Amino acid sequence: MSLSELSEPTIAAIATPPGPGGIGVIRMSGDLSLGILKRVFVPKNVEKMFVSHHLSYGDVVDPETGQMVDEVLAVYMAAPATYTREDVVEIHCHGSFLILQQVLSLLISRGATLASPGEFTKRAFLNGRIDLTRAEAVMELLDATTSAKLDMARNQLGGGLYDQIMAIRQQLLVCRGIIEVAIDFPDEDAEILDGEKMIGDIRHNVIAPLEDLIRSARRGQVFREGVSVVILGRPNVGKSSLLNGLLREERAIVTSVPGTTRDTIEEIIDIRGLPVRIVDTAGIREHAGKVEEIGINRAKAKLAQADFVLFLIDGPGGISAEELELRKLVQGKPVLFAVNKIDVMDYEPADFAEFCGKSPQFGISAKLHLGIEALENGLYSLVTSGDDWDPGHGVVPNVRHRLSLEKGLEAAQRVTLGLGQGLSADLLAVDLQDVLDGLGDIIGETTTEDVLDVIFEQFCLGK
Ligand SMILES: Nc1nc2c(ncn2[C@@H]2O[C@H](COP(=O)(O)OP(=O)(O)OP(=O)(O)O)[C@@H](O)[C@H]2O)c(=O)[nH]1
Ligand SMILES: [Mg+2]
Repeated sequence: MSLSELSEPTIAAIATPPGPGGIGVIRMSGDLSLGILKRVFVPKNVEKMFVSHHLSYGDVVDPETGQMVDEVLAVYMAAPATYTREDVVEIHCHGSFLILQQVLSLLISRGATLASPGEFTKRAFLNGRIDLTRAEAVMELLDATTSAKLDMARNQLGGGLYDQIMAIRQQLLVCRGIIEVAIDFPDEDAEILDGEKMIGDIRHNVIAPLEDLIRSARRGQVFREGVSVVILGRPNVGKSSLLNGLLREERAIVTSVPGTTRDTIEEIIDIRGLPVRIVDTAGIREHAGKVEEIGINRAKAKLAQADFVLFLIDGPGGISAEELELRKLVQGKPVLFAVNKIDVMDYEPADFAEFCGKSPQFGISAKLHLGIEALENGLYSLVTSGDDWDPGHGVVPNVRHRLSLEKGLEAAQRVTLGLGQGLSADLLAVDLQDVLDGLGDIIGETTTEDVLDVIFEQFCLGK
């Protein structure tokens, strides 16, 4: 059996996105990396060749045919000071997808294996360079569509969450140490185990920080996942004009003909870091034509899925029977009312107060871009329930983390309860271990293989 069969395969992938670019990078990781590079790369400067962490200039050449494939910069990085902690090679080619494919094929023909999505980062995790929260942060960093998401990902990648988990864990390990001694010396456990003190320590150093993290995760969820808002209203009230206004571009067709929008149009906007999917719909009315009818049904389906409703009213037209009908459709959803076309009327909020009830009301002109920012602020307040918490600061656990934190919190509460009731040390140890396991799942220490697979499969190739 050769050495390469014994160790992990050497993996390779194109690390840059498909499509032409100035440069494209191929990444390789594993024991064979340097050997494979030497077979396909001919450096111009032989003296400085393959010094770790130094770029070399040269050609990638097919060793079989002698044909030059591309003029490149190549870097060999010796383990363990690399992304994966294995030997890593990067080849910076011209950013043509064909060239990158040819170079990748060469590497594979010389012994590399095509990497699966997220495999480089998975190796970084498995080899202990980063914990699971940091690995997840890498993915969030790549996917961040708002600056708030980027801030959250950066913080997590910097170890913000990991450090807090480790601090909580430290306290738990101290408690576990004491409990283990109490188990070993059952006759003296009352002296060894100061229940009052331990309850205080756990409340202060475990339960309180867990609760803080859970609260932060709850608040952060809408900033991570975004919300959907459907613009609803009868035909011609200005829904598409409002979509365009929110997007600051002419995305949807606007005409004076009622029934212009036949399908639903969706775009994501960023309101102070909040990703909001705005859905423009066909105006809902009775007696519509066939195509419009399909659009209306789609509008109703989108309404059912939406988190929030932006109910648009034609200001000059006022509240008609159609508005009263439409309002029945939105029952049970958080709604925000906007009275449009205030540029051609004397807008009096009081005229619409009865119809809007307790929900917020805004006067706007989608056409002249009046009141749009106030409307955005209103939407932001509605989604965040008026909480002016800033997702860009502090640690914001994701849903997976939150579920484990909640399990940990429950177990920690059981420990304090048990301590209060003078429960035996070995039973306390079981609950304490549950808290530790919950935290272990977050940082990847006790996470099961299938959960890990789910996490890393979401990565893109070459990462
Ligand atoms: N004066 C004025 N006219 C507006 C305003 N907003 C929209 N309009 C006009 O109202 C008409 C309908 O606008 P749209 O944005 O197409 O309305 P819609 O609700 O998408 O209509 P459908 O797709 O047919 O349901 C167009 O002639 C717009 O120029 C506004 O704020 N003020
Ligand atoms: Mg429209």
